[in-house]
Amino acid sequence: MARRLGVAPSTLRSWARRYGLGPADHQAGRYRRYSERDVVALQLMCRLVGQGVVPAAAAAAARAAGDRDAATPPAVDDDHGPVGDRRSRARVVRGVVDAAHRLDGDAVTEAVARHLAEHGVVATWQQVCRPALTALDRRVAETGGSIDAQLVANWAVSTALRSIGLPDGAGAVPPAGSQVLLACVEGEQHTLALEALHAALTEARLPARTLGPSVPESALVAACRRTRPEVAVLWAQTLQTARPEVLGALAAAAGSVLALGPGWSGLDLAELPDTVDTADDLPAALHHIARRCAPAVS
Ligand code: B12
Repeated sequence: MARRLGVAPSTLRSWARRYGLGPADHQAGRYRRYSERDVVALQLMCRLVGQGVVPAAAAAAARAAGDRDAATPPAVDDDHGPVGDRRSRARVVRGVVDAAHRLDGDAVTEAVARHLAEHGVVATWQQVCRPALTALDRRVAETGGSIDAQLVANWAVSTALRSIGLPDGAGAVPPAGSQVLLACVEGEQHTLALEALHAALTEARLPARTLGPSVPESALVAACRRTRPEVAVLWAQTLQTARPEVLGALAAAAGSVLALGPGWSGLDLAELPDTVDTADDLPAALHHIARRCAPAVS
């Protein structure tokens, strides 16, 4: 199994000891027999750890994946090794930025989708999408030029992120029991980071319901009351759209609330219910949600 996954046998033993990943009925001194469920969980664990997700959170998501569907392998491959050197990443980012400047959205989508398939959502968002979006934005700020290339890139990145699906047979998206609800605050059109989170959750087999941009408070609270999510995520990109009152209203209707995005910087959590929290980036948000939605890591 270690050879198949490309990890050291001692790593497998440590994951089994710390996180309960691996054969449940293993007796000391005997061979470990891995079930299909164990393989699903371990493949996802390798993928997430390779993407920089902290092991405890990766294990929580991996065990949830193994529990949820032992019969269907997840949409991961065995390529969980290093995500390429800096130079090759810079080449991908440059390719994306150049294609956007040519207004060639298909080329942007293709480059991002290829990286997603090879390295997964977290690595692609952190290493390709964020730098490319930032570079395009900087160019506009420096030259005072048009935002046409930026708009092409936004659409194309979004198209690629939305192509991430659950593996065949894993059920419709979102499944009836979806525990996560994602939305942008009212007035907020910046959805891309939330789309990245949606894709990362899907990849980690924790699919979410997403309400999208500019969700009025009444719709948000109504959706939470109907679906009672374990985690309601609210994205605010700017201080102008972030209104802390909405977090309180949401906390009363959801198991917990995760306020994400630079708009919430300076948020005083002490003023809000205990179930409201924040996270700074995609791996941290994924970690937080996996911990809330998967069985506790022992
Ligand atoms: C794409 C974009 C748009 C697109 C959004 C498309 C879409 N579907 O999302 C469009 C064209 C619609 C748009 C519109 C506007 N935009 Co705009 N936009 C951006 C841009 C380029 C990227 C936004 C983004 O996705 N950021 C995420 C990544 C790429 O940014 P980052 O710095 O790497 O990440 C930071 C955090 O977000 C966080 N993070 C990153 N990823 C993740 C993921 C998770 C899960 C978490 C928790 C955190 C996290 O970590 C970083 C540290 O803060 C930013 C510039 C920028 N670099 O952010 C401007 C930016 C956010 N926009 C800005 C502005 C002013 C506007 C407009 C007002 C412009 C206008 N005059 O109309 C409108 C407002 C629309 C609205 N009502 O919401 C300003 C905001 C300034 C401010 N702080 O108030 C920015 C910063 C541009 C600038 N340089 O001034 N925009």
